[in-house]
Amino acid sequence: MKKTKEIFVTQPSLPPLEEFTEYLKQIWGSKILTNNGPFHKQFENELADYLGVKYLSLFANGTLALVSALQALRVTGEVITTPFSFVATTHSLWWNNIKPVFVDIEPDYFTLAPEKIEAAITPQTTAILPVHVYGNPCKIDEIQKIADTYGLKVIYDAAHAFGVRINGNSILNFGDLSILSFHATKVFNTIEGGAIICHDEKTKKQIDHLKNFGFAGETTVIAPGINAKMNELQAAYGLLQLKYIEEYISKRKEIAELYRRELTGVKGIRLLHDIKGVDHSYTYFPVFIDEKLYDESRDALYERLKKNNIYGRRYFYPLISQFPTYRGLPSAKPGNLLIANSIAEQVICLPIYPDLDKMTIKRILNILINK
Ligand code: T4K
Repeated sequence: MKKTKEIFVTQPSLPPLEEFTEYLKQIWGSKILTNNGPFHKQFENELADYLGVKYLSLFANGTLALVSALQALRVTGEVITTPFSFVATTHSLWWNNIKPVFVDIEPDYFTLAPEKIEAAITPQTTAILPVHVYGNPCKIDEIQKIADTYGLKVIYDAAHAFGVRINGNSILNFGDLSILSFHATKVFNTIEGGAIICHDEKTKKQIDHLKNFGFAGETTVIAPGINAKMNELQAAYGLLQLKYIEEYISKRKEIAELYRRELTGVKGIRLLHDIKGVDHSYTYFPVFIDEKLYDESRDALYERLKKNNIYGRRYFYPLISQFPTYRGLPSAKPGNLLIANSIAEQVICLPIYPDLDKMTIKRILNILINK
């Protein structure tokens, strides 16, 4: 039997090599490789324009953006966050010596449950760190109301929410700060990369100093900053990616629609749908398996897909609260995180990326539908 090609949960989209070579020639000519060079400046401006945000600082990756966002707002003590995310969300707190306090997620789109936040607030709480998981917007109005009442900062982990808009307004315009990731596995990639979005010039300056060791001038260091700068090669690559991003997103949308059309009504498979008024960017295509109704467990399906060379991923299983670093925390007790635990046991993210062809999608659907 002919062996089928391995299909992974994602595959990065790259700009045309010839276009990148032209930019590389300019870099080879100028010998400006990093430290806020011309491509960095241009990319920062064009990206902010594209996203519809005022102030954006590029970063080497999303994790350092998160770590620096917490530093920029001088967040300390305890921070309320979700266990249903990639470990980097909580690791950013750990790197700042902040205690994570896990709160359960809501049952519809799996973002932090606003009605459970208040009970977790203590005199040590200084901020909330929610995640727009799978690019689904958090309940931003309710979260902001709680933050205003208790004087807390809000930092959104928007690593999955590139290009997501609510009624035409970028999701990145909410909260005190938002962070993005441009990792190779994301909708928009600069190989590795990330950004912090803020809402005033003073904060942007502060963030720019923090990502450059704290330098505020040749001889002035204002804080123990880190080296989290994006280099010129990645900024040039990012500029090219911006030319193609709309095409990338619309291809993803087509794939999501095809999956939804064929999987709607399949017993035991739950899908997430687009939200009215929201422009989605289809970073992931998670499905949720109800073992009893589907008559097969999520893990058995995951293995069956693997046997057919389809490598779906169980994002985000296990929950962050189950990892050794965090599982001793009182808020990590499974009884405190019932919905998150149950969703983590059901999820499997199906392959979605612009170059995924229809034949392969049909093959994936066939495995899911015809057991
Ligand atoms: N906050 C949230 C909510 C996040 O999801 C993330 C990252 C962050 C913060 C931190 O942002 P960064 O510091 O990463 O910028 C991946 C990514 O490494 C990570 O960026 C991402 N979230 C997370 C959800 O997924 P892995 O270990 O699952 O990826 P990996 O290497 O297994 O890749 C998945 C598949 O993609 C591979 O099987 C093949 C394909 N692939 C991957 C890479 C890297 C390619 O075809 N080409 C490639 O270059 O973590």
